[in-house]
Amino acid sequence: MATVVLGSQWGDEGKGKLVDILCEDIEVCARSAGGNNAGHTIIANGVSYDFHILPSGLVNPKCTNLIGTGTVVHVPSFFAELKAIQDKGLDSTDRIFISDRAHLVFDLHQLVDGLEEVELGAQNIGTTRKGIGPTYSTKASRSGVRVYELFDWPIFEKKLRLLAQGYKLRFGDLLSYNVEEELSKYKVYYETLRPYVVDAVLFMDMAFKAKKKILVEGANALMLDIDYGTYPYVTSSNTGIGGAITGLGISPFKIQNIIGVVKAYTTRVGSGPFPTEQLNIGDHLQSVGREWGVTTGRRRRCGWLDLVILKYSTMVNHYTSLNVTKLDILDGLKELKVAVGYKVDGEELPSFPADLNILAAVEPIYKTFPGWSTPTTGLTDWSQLPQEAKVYINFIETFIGVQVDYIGVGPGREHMLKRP
Ligand code: 2SA
Ligand code: GDP
Ligand code: MG
Repeated sequence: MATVVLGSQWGDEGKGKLVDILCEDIEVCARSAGGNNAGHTIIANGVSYDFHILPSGLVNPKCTNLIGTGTVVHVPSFFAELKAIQDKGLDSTDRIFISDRAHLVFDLHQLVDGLEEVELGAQNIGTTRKGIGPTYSTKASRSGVRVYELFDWPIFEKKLRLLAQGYKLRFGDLLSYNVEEELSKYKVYYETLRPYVVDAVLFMDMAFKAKKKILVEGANALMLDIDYGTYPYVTSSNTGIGGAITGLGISPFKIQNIIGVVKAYTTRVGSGPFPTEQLNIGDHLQSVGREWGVTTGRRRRCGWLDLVILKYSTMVNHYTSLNVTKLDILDGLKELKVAVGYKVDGEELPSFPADLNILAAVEPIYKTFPGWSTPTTGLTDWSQLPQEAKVYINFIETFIGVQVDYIGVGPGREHMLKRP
């Protein structure tokens, strides 16, 4: 049976840290969707690692890792990331594999990502420009290139040239791309990528049959899901539980736990509506919480915890337990606010709306809680938490109806309280 870790808000909740902690006891860690747009920071044994396309399970030397079928892979970045962790002393030999059915992200897609953003002008999505949208677009329009196709060079070459021609027609001289250069890089990857490529359906089936402990690492988060997020201000994959299932080709019956990771406040990086976004307190959370994008270095927008979102996210993902992270960032605030509903024209909405015009007009209904003045970092047990912090956590739990099993009180592995 597998455990799935998912982001419940707009990403950067601290999924990587939880995955790393759980991986102490996990044999297979698999990424099911997204690409190197993701950024997961893990601080372990005094070393800070940033993972993008690589699964966070690599930090644990006993854990084998899979980049699954639902992902999109930029091969140069994959090798660069492997080298970066190797330079920090992590050996990945025979512990990292890529699905032969995953799609390749070309430099071409990354250039197109940038051009599409420019085309959108003020309405741009605020993408990471890692080529994620264009790659999932070519996947959906059936002109994409899957990993295994690299090993049939004539087909690979023909498909990449066709893709380049199509984009050239669309963007003309705005697209400055040299297909020969990209093809020559892939002539090298033709050899070097091969040892990493597996039939991921068979790989997962064998892992389940061998009763291995399996963890699925979600990337991004439900509010960035292509179907359930704040479309079009989303990423281009299913980042919720649906993506975990289709992205790895596993049955829902093989999933035992779905852990939702919830930041104790809310952040968003990129454009799009954000009802509980704050200015002054947002700046405080941004600087104390060091809210900078791990992939692009962009400043993350910050605001109060939004339980309307968490409730909606729970409806879709059916969390069996929650990990509230970055509780320590709230230390010292006099009072805390939590959105418990949305009002439009004096009427409370029944749930999170699909219509972004309605979302832009909502007025959050806040419940206010007293803050706590003593630091929570360094605490090792639930019983040591200030009473006000316990009230805050208990309220989340009761409002959502899902138990908070883990509470993050600092960035390190050791900064995680387990609820009794
Ligand atoms: P894309 O590049 O097509 O997936 O962008 C579409 C939207 O998805 C958002 N997005 C993210 N949001 C939070 N964190 C992400 N990873 C990095 C991090 C982000 C960074 O961990 O900090 O470094 O900027 C991530 N990746 C994509 C993106 O902001 C768009 O709103
Ligand atoms: P992810 O994308 O969900 O894996 O999250 P990121 O790694 O992008 O962002 C979370 C950031 O918060 C990282 O820098 C983590 O090291 C840090 N972090 C995670 N949990 C905690 C916590 O409980 N307290 C503090 N202070 N930092 C945390
Ligand atoms: Mg992140």
